Amino acid sequence: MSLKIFINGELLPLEEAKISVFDHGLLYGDGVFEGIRAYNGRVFKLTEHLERLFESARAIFLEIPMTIEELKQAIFSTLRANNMKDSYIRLVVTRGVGKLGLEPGKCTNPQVIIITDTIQLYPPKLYEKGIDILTVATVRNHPESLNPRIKCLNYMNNILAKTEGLNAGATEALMLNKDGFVAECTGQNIFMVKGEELYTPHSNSGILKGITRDTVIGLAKGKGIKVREDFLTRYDLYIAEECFLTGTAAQIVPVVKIDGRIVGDGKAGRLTLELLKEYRGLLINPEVTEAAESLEPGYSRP
Ligand code: PXG
Repeated sequence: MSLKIFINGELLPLEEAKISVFDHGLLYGDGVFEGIRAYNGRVFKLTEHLERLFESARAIFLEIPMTIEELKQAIFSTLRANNMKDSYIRLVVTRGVGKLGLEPGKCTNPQVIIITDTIQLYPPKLYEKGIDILTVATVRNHPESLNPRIKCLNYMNNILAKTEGLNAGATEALMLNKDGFVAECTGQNIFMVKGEELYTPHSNSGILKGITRDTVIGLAKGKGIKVREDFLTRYDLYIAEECFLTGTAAQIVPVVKIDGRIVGDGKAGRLTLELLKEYRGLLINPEVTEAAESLEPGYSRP
């Protein structure tokens, strides 16, 4: 049975799930998206992801033709149609079909697409060993040009940075903002620990305000740890005791090397591992997850 894809209210087999070549999502990267995860039949932080989607859409003058509640139901139906309990959900809203030429006003039908698939960003052993990251020359988008807080379909800034990092032999690329402060990695936010305090770049440092980031800040505060959202330099990272990345796909990944400098004792940090354990505990907590309902227990994807 082939994967079912939701497009504008219909659940289509993958082979029939097609978007026009005149869609401005393809022609200009004009649209917004979210990457959401479901664990054991429950969708993590669904409301937060949908609210961010609507905020991104508002910033680019895109009217999403469905409500938050309708989108939730559409996501649940797609998960059920694919009998998926553990899934990486890609929700995309494109500007829709228009003429060649930039004007978004000529596009009348935004396309709402939901793909429920799986994603494994890093192999499990990297969560114990940690990863190395490297600062790349590609600067994160200028907030007054394309604010990184808008999760839009044009990811070329991140793709160029990622490629630069991979070509130089690093696992992940660290991007600075236009002022030279630490921004984020190509699909993850960054945190560091120093003197029992947790630091992360300020949400106006030219970053995506990650939902995992917000969750980790909440977890740390709940443990009585002081969290500072600040403007950080690479030097701050070099003298940190621990460092880690956060993202929906990656969860919490320890960083053990930054620009060739060993972080702390070169192993995944104590607080990092504590937070990862607590984060994984939250993923099945009914208070922060929503059930996709009536999924068969013990499902497996055909
Ligand atoms: N920064 C950027 C630039 C991102 O794209 C994050 C931070 C982490 O945000 P969340 O809300 O997930 O904690 C992201 C997340 C994909 C994909 O291919 C998308 C992201 C990360 C990894 C893969 O859909 N975006």
